Amino acid sequence: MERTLVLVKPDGVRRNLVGEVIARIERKGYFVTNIRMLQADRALLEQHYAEHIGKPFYEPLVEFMLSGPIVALIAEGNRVIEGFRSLAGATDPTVAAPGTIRGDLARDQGTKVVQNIVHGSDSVESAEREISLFFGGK
Ligand code: D4T
Repeated sequence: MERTLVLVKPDGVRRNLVGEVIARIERKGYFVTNIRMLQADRALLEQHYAEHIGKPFYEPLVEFMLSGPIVALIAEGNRVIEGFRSLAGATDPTVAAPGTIRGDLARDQGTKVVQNIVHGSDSVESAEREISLFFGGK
């Protein structure tokens, strides 16, 4: 069964949207098979966002992700990686389609980094790498 790593970012947790995100994953028919709340640290985020190191939004992104607790979960189902990215919507919440998590629940806050409620893995390789980071390879 395919797996993906979903993060509810600090903005989603602060706004009490954890249940909303989980409900959308479950209503779509995917299974939540593991979940934890944590306060990320810089070392974890450096590994998670390695591909973005050096980009102008990298430091604001890390600061934002350190700004409060996050929820990490594993969702499972056929084509769940693609399916969750479809549920999440475009990275930029201003243009994310209505009906998606970002399109319905987020907007531009004028911050240096976009606050878009969720993260979802973008490939099987990233999913397995990210699941290992957040769940120790389980
Ligand atoms: P994540 O990784 O959070 O699921 O988001 P995406 O897959 O949709 O987007 P990403 O990895 O390209 O970017 C990670 C994170 O950085 C923010 N960001 C991104 C930003 O503030 N400005 C930008 O130009 C980009 C590309 C949003 C998500």
